[in-house]
Amino acid sequence: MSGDAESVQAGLFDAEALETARVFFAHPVSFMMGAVAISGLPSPDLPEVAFAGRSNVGKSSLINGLVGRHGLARASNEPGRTREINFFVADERLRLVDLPGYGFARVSRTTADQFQNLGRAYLRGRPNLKRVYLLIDARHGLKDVDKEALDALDVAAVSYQIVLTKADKIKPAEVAETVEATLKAIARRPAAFPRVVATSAEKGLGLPELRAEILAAVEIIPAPLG
Ligand SMILES: Nc1nc2c(ncn2[C@@H]2O[C@H](COP(=O)(O)OP(=O)(O)O)[C@@H](O)[C@H]2O)c(=O)[nH]1
Ligand SMILES: [Mg+2]
Repeated sequence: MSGDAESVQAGLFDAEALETARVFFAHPVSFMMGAVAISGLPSPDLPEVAFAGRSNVGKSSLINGLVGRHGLARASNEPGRTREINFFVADERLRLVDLPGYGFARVSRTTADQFQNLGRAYLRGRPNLKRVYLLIDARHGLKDVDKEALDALDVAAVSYQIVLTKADKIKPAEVAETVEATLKAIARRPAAFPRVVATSAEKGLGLPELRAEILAAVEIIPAPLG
């Protein structure tokens, strides 16, 4: 297979699609609200894409990177600090949803369960949810706790796509290996989208492609042919 992470993703979206996506995410994106209970969700009147993953995997940083605003979604070093479902509105046409992280080490099991239940309840019952981006640390690949999340998404039949984060922390060839291993691991999973995007919120790697993936998922731009 190909030798580096760039070439894994190269050529999928044409220049026009990438430019449309760039312009879309350059429009104002604002924090809408945080929900602490399923009864407090905003009405499902806009398409949503959600970002899920282990605590500290880089969800908030990725959302900030996508919209080019450092402080929008709170990014922190403290695992488990984001305990709400946070909603952001892009261009008044799309909501980005920052889900509570799973796999906490530093909160009690019951508290962790509550956050997970909130995330799960959202994932199971959201009619306007178009796709979940499941974030995986490029250095580690899929872990058991991630596989539990994939199982839950497969059972709920929610379309999800895997996004590798922190790709700047390892060599491109190693990123490509994780991409390949991840594609293999999801090949038979019914709700898994058969592409993996490697990103670095820090360096901007993969963000143009991910912006285009998101717009294609919500049908603002056409799906690529690849
Ligand atoms: N080197 C590097 N660090 C990152 C990247 N994305 C996130 N981080 C760091 O990882 C930590 C957790 O990120 P955060 O976005 O808060 O993760 P969250 O808990 O999933 O929202 C922070 O210290 C970030 O600065 C990345 O692309 N590259
Ligand atoms: Mg966060």
